[in-house]
Amino acid sequence: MLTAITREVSPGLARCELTHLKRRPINLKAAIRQHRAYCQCLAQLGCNLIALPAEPGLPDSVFVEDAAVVLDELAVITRPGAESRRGELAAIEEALTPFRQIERIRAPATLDGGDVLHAGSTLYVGITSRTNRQGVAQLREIVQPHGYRVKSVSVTGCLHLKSACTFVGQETLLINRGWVDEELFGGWNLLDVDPAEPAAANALLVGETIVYPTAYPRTRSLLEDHEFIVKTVDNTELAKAEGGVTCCSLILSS
Ligand code: CIR
Repeated sequence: MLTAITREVSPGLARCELTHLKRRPINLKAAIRQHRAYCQCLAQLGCNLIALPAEPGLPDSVFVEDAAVVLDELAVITRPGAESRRGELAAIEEALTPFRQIERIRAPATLDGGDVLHAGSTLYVGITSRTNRQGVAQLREIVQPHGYRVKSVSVTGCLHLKSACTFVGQETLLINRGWVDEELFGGWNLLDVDPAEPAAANALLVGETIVYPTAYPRTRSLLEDHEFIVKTVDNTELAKAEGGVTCCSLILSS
């Protein structure tokens, strides 16, 4: 059984953090509609949804992925690199408590869940403007006793490691090698995004299906050519806030 924790789009979304994109007007109604369709898609794929209410004072709170790293054995509440996002943690911790033992990242460490790529028993962790080396070290200390290896990865040109690389099943990572050094990913098959779609590496694997943005048709075709099952969602409004498909849910087996 899969559970997906999501949070409704904040009416304050226009005040979101932006790092690599210029601020553009976001159509809030369309963002809410697209997010609902995304949640419906997760439900169709068998997820039991826990939809947390919108938080007007927390513009980026729809991006629940950044607040926690959820493994089968435990959940780690992060300490987001953007101070404006630290108020997001309490509700996420409360939602996760019935399912997992809780551990926490503590100051001066910072860690965003979007920087943690879980593939097999390895957690690759991006060093970015949001995640520092202390964040990686604390995560390692917490998860190593549970049999996970933690490897740090430098990321350039995008917000999070998972903007550059995600696990899509069949021993494969979908990757933009321009943003991350592929050398560290030995042992996995690497599938490159189409060069015309640099932001196309963020894909969400739910069971055997890849939830994937409609905005990247070329990379979608590549995935389908490789026999991946793809279900598309329109994510264009939240993409203006630098959010991708992994960012909007925390999926756990329960
Ligand atoms: C931020 O800058 O924190 C948000 N505007 C976007 C966060 C996207 N989250 C993710 O990629 N995991």
